[in-house]
Amino acid sequence: MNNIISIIIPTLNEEASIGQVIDEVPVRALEKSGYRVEILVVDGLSTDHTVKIAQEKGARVLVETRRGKARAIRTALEGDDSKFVFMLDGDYTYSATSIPAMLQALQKYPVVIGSRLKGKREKGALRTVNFIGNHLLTLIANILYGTRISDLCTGFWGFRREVIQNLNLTSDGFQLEAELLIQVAKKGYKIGEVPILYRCRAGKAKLSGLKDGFKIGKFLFDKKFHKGTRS
Ligand SMILES: Nc1nc2c(ncn2[C@@H]2O[C@H](COP(=O)(O)OP(=O)(O)OP(=O)(O)O)[C@@H](O)[C@H]2O)c(=O)[nH]1
Ligand SMILES: [Mg+2]
Repeated sequence: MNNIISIIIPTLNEEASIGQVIDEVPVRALEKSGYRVEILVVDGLSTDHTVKIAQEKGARVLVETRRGKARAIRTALEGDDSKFVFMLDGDYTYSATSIPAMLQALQKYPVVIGSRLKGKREKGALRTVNFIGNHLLTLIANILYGTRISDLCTGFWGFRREVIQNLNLTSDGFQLEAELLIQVAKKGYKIGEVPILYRCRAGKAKLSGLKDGFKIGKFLFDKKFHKGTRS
C-alpha cells in the first residue's frame, strides 16, 4: 500500500485564510515519519484569489462546480487512494498542526475526529447557540447510533483507507458530518478523538444556525428510522 497522507480542504472564497491553512500543515514532520503528503484544495468556483494562493503554496487544486462543502468533499474522496485522509476547513478555524496527533490516533482507531468541545475554543469562535446545539445533536447521535463522541459537527476528521472505501455518502449540504458519523457507526468502526483548537474564522462568515441544527437533528432521526434516502 502507498504511504500517502492526503489532506482535503474545501474552499469557497477563502483568500484571507487558505495560505495560512496550508502553511500550517506539518509536511516535514509527516515526511520524516515516512509519509508523502498531498494537499488537495477542492474549490467551489471562488471568485477571489483562493485558487491562485493555494497553487502558489503547492497544493493541488480541484474545481468542483457543484455547490456545497459536502459535494466537494465527496468528489475529493471519490478520487482518493491514499493510506490516510484528513479533511479540514479552509477558513483557518481548525489547525493542521493537530494532524500528527490525529494520525497517531488512527493507528488505534479507523476514524478520528478533532473535538472542539474537548479542546480549546477561541472566545467567540463557537456561538452559544451553536455550542448548545452541537451538544444536543451530539447527544442525539450518540443515543441513536451508539457512539460516544463529543463533537458531532466538527469539520476536522481523519480516516484510514479502508473506511473511505466503505463510505457511500449522498448528502450535498450541511449534513456531511452527520452522515459521516452515521455510516461510520453503522459499519462498526470505532472513533477516536483528539482535543483540538477551534479559532475564530478569518474572512467572511457564512454562519450556520438554528435552522441547520434542526435539519441535522431531523436527518439523524430520519436515517435511523429509514425515512427518506438510505444511508
Ligand atoms: N468547494 C466548496 N467549499 C465550500 C462551499 N461552501 C463552503 N465551503 C468551504 O467549506 C468550509 C466550511 O464552510 P464554512 O463557511 O466555514 O462553514 P461553517 O464553518 O459552518 O460557517 P462559519 O461559522 O461561517 O465558518 C470552508 O472552508 C468553506 O470555504 C462550496 O459550496 N464549495
Ligand atoms: Mg467555518
